[in-house]
Amino acid sequence: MNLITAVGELLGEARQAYRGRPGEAAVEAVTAHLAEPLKVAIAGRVKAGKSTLLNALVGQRVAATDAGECTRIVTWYSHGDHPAAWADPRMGEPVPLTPTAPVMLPPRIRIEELDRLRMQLPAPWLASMTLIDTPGTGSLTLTAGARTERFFSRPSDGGTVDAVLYLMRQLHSSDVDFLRMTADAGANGGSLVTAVGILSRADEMGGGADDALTHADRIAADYRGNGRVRSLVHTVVPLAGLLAEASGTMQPREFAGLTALAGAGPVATAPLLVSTSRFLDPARRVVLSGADREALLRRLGLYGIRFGLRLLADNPRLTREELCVALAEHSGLTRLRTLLSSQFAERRDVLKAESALRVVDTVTSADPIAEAAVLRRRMEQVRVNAHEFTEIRMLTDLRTARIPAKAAQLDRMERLLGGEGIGVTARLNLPAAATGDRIREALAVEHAYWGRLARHPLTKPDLARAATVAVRSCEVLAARHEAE
Ligand SMILES: Nc1nc2c(ncn2[C@@H]2O[C@H](COP(=O)(O)OP(=O)(O)OP(=O)(O)O)[C@@H](O)[C@H]2O)c(=O)[nH]1
Ligand SMILES: [Mg+2]
Repeated sequence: MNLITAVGELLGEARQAYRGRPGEAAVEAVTAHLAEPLKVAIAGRVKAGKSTLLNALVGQRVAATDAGECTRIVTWYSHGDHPAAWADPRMGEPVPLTPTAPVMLPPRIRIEELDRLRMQLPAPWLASMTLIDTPGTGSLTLTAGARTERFFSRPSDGGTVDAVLYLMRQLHSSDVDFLRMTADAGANGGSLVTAVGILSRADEMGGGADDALTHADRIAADYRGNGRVRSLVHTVVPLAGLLAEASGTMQPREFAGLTALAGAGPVATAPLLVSTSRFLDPARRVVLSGADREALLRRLGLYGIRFGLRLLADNPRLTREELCVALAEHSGLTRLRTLLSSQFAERRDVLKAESALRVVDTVTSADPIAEAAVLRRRMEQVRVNAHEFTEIRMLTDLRTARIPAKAAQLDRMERLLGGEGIGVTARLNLPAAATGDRIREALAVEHAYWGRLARHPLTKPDLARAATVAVRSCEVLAARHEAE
């Protein structure tokens, strides 16, 4: 039986069993969610760049990111044909709001009384995933941060988040605490919420010099190689959020400002580009007004301005669209989108099924009625029968260095189990256009290799167990390939 069908049936039974009890709402919410886009939360410490990343992915500046402004409430952004917004109070009906960007609360609504804000937009990215912007964790805004913690620990909403984008500037002990907490949400034999670590504000690394992003690439690679980090997040990628946001939202006036600066030539602009105070110094006479310079700096940062000017110097006829493509590329946004499509969107059924089982797990342990034991047994059956879950758990074991194997073997197995994307060609390290024969051949090679390893008397038990999972993956892939 298909995974979503199996989970849907289990949820149907749970709903019956918990009718009229406190767990009912959570089961209902997660049942409805099986038919919805993935829910992906953006989390991290205060000012890590969460709202900026949200805007970058949506391609519109819908979340407030001004220096003084912090996100004080959990806000959901989902897909809809026309813009609309609501405030959901803790008690009572949703209140419709004017869908301005950012959404403003009328004075009669107090933020303390709200559970969350919701905004619906016709942005294409949101059709594949609902994004949830959360207040920063960490010491600065205790109450707002507490909202985020509450959000993640409550099964009715945070408990059903399918994946987390976790932003960090450098790994801080509170980041580790937070990620442990989200991981613990499914600790009773369940699995981790899939999290991707994002090394944010990459343009500021290494003092914000021109090689900042190279620097960020290196730090991200170090984190990826760090066992403690890998046990918490799926992978770590760098992102220059400000550039990413600008790539989808640059206004003609901003582009004109940049081209005017470029037109003034390096002799005139070089002294400005030394520091932000020089750039804004009203005494310096350049082509742009002080206000325009300030606006440009806020949108691109000094690193972004320097990057844009370099591109324009190389090609003075560069269009705004071309500049935006280059910004998306250079900022890491293009790579992040690809990663999210392959890791999250492709796996959405498994991720949603995981969240559903987490809810059944929480509800049945919090309220152990007579039917709970049966439901838990059924939940285990679904887990065991779905090879997808076995793969995800094995991927976690591989990444947390619990499997004794050579690095090359680990890489090969990680790929085969879908760590780089769940499509058959990605798993076999073949070009996307590989023919059916090549795929069959490669599957046979993998099947034989892992089968031999699993059966070999000298293979350590943990590795043998992993190799058996790999063998099964080959069989599932082969069956699916033949069926197509
Ligand atoms: N230089 C630089 N500045 C950034 C970047 N991302 C965000 N910022 C700036 O950092 C400040 C905070 O950004 P936000 O996106 O609001 O951060 P946040 O994590 O949502 O902050 P809170 O909601 O208050 O926790 C803003 O002034 C942004 O312009 C980046 O990649 N580079
Ligand atoms: Mg924010």
